[in-house]
Formats: sequence, C-alpha cells, structure tokens
Amino acid sequence: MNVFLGTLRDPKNNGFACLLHRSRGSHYCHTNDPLTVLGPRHGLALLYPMKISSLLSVFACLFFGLVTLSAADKSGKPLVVGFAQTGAESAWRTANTASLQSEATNRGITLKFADGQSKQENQIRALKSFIAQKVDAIILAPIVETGWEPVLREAKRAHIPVVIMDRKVQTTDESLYACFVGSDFYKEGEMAADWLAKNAGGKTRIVELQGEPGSAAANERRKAFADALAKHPELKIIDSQSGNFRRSGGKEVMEAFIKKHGHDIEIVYSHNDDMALGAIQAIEEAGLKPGKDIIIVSIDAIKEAIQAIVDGKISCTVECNPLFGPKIYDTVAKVVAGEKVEKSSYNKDELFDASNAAARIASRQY
Ligand code: GYE
Repeated sequence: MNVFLGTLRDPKNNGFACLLHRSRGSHYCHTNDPLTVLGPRHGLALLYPMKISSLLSVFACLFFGLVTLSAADKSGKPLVVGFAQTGAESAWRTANTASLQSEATNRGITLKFADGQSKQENQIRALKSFIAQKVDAIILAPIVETGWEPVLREAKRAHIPVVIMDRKVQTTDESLYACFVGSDFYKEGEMAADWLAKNAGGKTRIVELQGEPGSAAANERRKAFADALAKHPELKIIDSQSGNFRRSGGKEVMEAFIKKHGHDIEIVYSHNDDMALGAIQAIEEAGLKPGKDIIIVSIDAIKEAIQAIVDGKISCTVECNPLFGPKIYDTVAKVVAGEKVEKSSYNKDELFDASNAAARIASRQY
C-alpha cells in the first residue's frame, strides 16, 4: 500500500516542497520530478539530486514534527476532487492539467477530471455531475467570467466547496465559492505594456491578439494594457482580435492583420505565447522578420517562448505560472477541513526578455 505521509516545506528555500510517501516499507520523497527513492537500502545517497539545504530542512522538518498532513477528509478517507478544466487550448493549459493530475497522484487524491473542450456548457455539466457524485470539493478553471451563479448555488446547497482556479468568475455573491487561486492578469498586462514603453525603440503601431473572448485572462490583459498605454500616447493599438489562445488562431489572425495593414504593423501584443508563436509563423511566411520588422510582447513564459527570445524572435514574455498543483491542493485541503483561506491568492510571476532568457531556459519546467 502507498501511504501519503505529508508535505515538507522549507519557507527559506523558495517554499521548496517535498512530498513523503511510504510504500512497502520504503520512503519516497519527491517533488514534481519522478520519484526519488529514499528506501532503507538506499539511504541518503539517492537524495543527492536535491539541494543539500533542502535536504537539511527536510530532516529538520521531520525532527521538529512540522509535517503537514493533507489529502484526507476529517474521517481520514482520501479526498475525492472534481476538476473542471477549460480544455487543452495551449501549452500553458497542458502544463496546468499535468501539474494538477500528477500532484493529485502524489497526494493520493482521487481526481475526477473533466475536459470542458473550450465550452462553458460542458463545464457546467461537469460541475453538476461532480455535485451528483458528492465529491469532497470542486476545482473550476472557468472558461469565461460570467454565467456561473446557478451552478455555484447548486454546489453551495450541496455543501461542496468550489475553489476557482486560474481565471476569475464574476458573481454578485462571493460566498458562492470558497476562494480564488491564480495569477494577477491585470498586472501581467501592465508589465507587458511597461516593458514596451521602455523598449519599443521608436516603433508605435500595435496589433493585439486577444485570448478567449469573455475570459478573465483576456479581459484583464486587454484592459491593463490599454490603461497603461493611455500614459504613452505615441503607442497605438491599430487592430485587435481574438485568436482564442490558440497557436492556429494566432497565425490566422496575424495573416489577416498583415493582409489588412501590411508594413504598418510594428508591434504585436499577444495575450499568450501560443498565439505569439502562431503569429511568428505568419510573419515569417509574409517574408518579414519577427523581432526586427515586428517586435512581439507576450504572456505565459512557456519554454518555447523563452527559446524564441533567445532566438531573437520574441522580445518579452510575462510569466503566468501554471504549475500550481501543490498550492491548489493545499488550499483544497484547508477548505475541506473548514480552515480559513485567503479569498484571492495570487501566484508570483516575473518577466523574461533578452536580459535573462538564455540564463533561465534550462530550468524552465513548462
Ligand atoms: O495564459 C493561456 C491559457 O487562463 C492564464 O489560458 C490562462 C490562460 C493562459 O490558455 O495560455
């Protein structure tokens, strides 16, 4: 039997977390990497891949009994969690799904996964099914912001807490969900605009590739960028359309923009990296040079986009970290246990450009 023993955290080491399991008399300690066996026969030697400081704090934590047990309800039964994902529109999304699935396995959580295939009605159906199955908690990554109240009310009536993950919902009643965990999309849009204001090098005419219409990610990234540009009247958005956060969408919309505006386009602001990478294809096929003729600023910081910075094709990408499996289940465990949690908790994101991309690419995990 595989028993989850707990999560060891080291606040001094970027919140480094190690998950401990016991199986057939051996202990397993791992992060998101494949299991690192800490069995009796192996002793300390196999902990070598971990940083020594982390290793010391693991034992310090054990010694002082700071192990946080999670992933079980009050009666000790493993948690059953329903996860309504938007779909698989981007590399960000795939990494997010993988993070939640692998972390559920690590913690012995039974995860009921529903792929919404980019449709709100599918996600609503999934939520209703989770409620009927009486899951312990629901994680919802809402494709759009509005239209959730009736189903959230059903969950509340059934006493099933809903943790909103990644994108926000708009409700008139905040008690309909337990809390929100995700990135600050407004800040991301602002960071992209600020970078541009400092580094546009005389280029001024912008086309915008918007994300999923009606999604919090697209709404906030759009508004923040426009608000920030108001302070820089030389920078102008000459056209804006949705590419639905997809690579194919980014390519198609960029082709149409090039047809319509030709050499007038000097800058692309893309709400995610997949669309930016699609736009690069369109720009190159039109015989233009991304990064030179047209500069590109984007959001997500997937590894492929960091590579595109190294290659000189993307100028900057603002991170939006999708790997919050550990954080989301820590939150779910607290909510299920009736503990108080922050109503909105934001991940910390940073910016990548030519100054740091090459040095950081090897350690990118998504
Ligand atoms: O930026 C995009 C994804 O909601 C933050 O959705 C997420 C966005 C992300 O498809 O790549």
